[in-house]
Amino acid sequence: MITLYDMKTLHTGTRRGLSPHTWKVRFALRFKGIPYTLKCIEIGDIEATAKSIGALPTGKKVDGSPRYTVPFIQDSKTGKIISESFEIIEYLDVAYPETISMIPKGTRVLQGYFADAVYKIIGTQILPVYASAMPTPYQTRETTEWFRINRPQFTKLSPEQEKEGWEKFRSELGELAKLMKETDVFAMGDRVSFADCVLFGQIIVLKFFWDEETTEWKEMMSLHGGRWSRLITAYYNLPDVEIQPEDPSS
Ligand SMILES: N[C@@H](CCC(=O)N[C@@H](CS)C(=O)NCC(=O)O)C(=O)O
Repeated sequence: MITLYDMKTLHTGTRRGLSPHTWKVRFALRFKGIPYTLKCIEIGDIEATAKSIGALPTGKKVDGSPRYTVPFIQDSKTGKIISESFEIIEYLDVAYPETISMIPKGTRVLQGYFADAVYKIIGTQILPVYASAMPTPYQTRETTEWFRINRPQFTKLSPEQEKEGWEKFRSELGELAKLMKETDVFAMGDRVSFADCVLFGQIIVLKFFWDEETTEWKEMMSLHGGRWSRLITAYYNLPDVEIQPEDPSS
């Protein structure tokens, strides 16, 4: 069984979890049909938890010390422990060759570049907008405190700044949408791949900040002819592979 680590929220059941990078892995696992359990930990406990199971850091902090991040996985079938979403999904392709490959042969560089490009659109344009909604009612007190100390740049935006963020986001994501065929659900057309894990992860996390009933989420789902909503639907149309813990709040 695969144990996938994510950050804790006050949501329960399938709405647990927060990281867009963990959502990439959840998307891949569902398309692959591989069962897993999601273990949600406080953001401040990521480093200690990763170290306790032997998960490697994924980068460096500004002071040069190792940075530990979610997602990381522990696979009891193979004994492997892997950090970093791209590495995890690549591992799943190799360790579970009977499942659909998310990084089709010959596309590794393209998939990596695509992920970076999408992250630039989200990270620079819409992330400051949704971060402005923090603290949300579903955030743990520890998360709020962590963001206050570690991400002081996430401040409340003015309505003008929010509007500007939305406009740039709409237009930059729209450029990507234009490159895709009208009826395509996936970045590669009719074939799912890592690129869709990235898009899905970055979009679904908005639901944590905005909830289903908000105008922001509704706008997101109708954007660019409903293209992103079709991707979300493709995920929810598949059987769920997440095994729920006995304690619904864990
Ligand atoms: N490149 C990494 C990025 C992971 C990442 O940035 N995770 C964030 C949560 S969204 C994290 O764990 N942050 C904790 C920290 O910065 O201390 C991946 O794709 O797995």
